[in-house]
Amino acid sequence: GFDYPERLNAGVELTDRLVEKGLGDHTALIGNGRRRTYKELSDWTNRLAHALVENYGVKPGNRVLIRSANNPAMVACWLAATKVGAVVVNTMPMLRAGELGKIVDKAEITVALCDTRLMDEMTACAKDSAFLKQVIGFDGTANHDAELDRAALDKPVTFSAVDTGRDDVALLGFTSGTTGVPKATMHFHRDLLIIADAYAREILQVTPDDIFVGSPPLAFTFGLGGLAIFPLRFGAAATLLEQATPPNMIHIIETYKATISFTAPTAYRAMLKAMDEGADLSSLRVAVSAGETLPAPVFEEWTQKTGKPILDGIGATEMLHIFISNRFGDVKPASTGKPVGGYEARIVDDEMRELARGETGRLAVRGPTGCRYMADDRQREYVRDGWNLTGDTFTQDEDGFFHFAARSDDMIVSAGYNIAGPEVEAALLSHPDVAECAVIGAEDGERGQIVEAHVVLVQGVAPDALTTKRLQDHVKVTIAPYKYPRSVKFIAALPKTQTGKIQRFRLRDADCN
Ligand code: 3SK
Repeated sequence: GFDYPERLNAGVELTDRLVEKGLGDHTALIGNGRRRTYKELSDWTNRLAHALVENYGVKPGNRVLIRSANNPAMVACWLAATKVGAVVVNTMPMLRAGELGKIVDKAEITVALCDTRLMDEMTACAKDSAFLKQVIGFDGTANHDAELDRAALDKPVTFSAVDTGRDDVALLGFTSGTTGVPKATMHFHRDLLIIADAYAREILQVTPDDIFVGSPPLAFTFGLGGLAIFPLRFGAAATLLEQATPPNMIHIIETYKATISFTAPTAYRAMLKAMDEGADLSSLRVAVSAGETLPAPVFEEWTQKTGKPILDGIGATEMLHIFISNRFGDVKPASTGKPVGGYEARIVDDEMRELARGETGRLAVRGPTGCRYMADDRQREYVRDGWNLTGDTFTQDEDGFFHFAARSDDMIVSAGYNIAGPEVEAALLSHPDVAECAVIGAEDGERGQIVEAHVVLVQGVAPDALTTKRLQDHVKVTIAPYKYPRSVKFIAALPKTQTGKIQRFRLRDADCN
């Protein structure tokens, strides 16, 4: 079990506690051209916490929104807000005033901490809000030259953190949703530590010598875990990139000798390509892949070219982080792995009956970190008998490994055949002409639905009938021929959420209009 004291403040556990353990001089954060030690991070967050309380009147339980790209200042603001007992909502820089407004209303946000470079949409949102009373600017660059930074400047470097309970809400996670409707879930102070102790300690075996790099936004719990909570829990270092493109990640890996990467399969494909042009990824000891299923060819190529493990896993904002994962020495290509310690997963039918091994059904998960929706109707719909229905269709094989089949709404039924769109996508992706693709079911008078592929071609390949035929033939010889895409559409880019998930529903909607 996960045994934490009844009184627990995660902000303290991830900063001051490391200084107490003698890691004060160790690097905690690297970003925007600066390195900060644990002592510096502890001092910084304590000064900010004083400012939040004394200058802005932030009280325990207040809902505080943070708007920023991935940088050390965002991490410091989040930790400071956690230390004062606020309930934090981290948001992505790309959100517009209207999207921010929905979050502000749902979470009843009263205070927003905003990188001064991103103020316009935030102030536009505040203008129309019944809840949001204060928008406070912080400097996301290394200059510390904005309102909040100035308020914190001469404050003491020690702060008596709010005596929160381990089950007090610390974080609201908003799912960006592949269906387009955002939902909010609640996470406790203890949850922030559990994900580190269950996954990062047991599976990644993190030590203070590790250096983390990755692309997911801190506003997405995949990023908050992988790029802040996991390194800070163990006294390791986090590198933070405002523009986390594959070339920028490679630069960081080469410069700082990063050891653990967190990103999605598309970025790993790009990094493999860069290796052919001389990129040096040899410092990485493990690559974590999530967000989309890791295709077997990418797994094989990574393993063969780097000689290091790449671990596919699945998580959810609802559960805070990864709850099924492959492990060192216990990996099956194209599988998502087995439940992380403390979590249980099973495959169920629509009546919540557990299915036999090998049968395909709905993935249900339960564990110590969720799932707790803010809205009761969501809770009733997605949490049954304590099990969270993730919206994914999976099978579990005889060896206990879970295999992704499709998002439940990505299953295509064509002439009576069940076809998992992602399987067709994997087949298309194994063709050298395909850069990216998404497969959906398109309405068809004869077959009910047909498989329709939306394909982004590699540069230089003609989007013509010959290419269509080549791709269809390739699918027919790669998987069962009935699964081939009867319709192929070429597009310049796939619609994606801000966390990089493909929004197949938008392709479906575009087809219907
Ligand atoms: O698998 C995911 O998409 C995910 C979501 C939230 C947190 C962590 C992960 C891996």
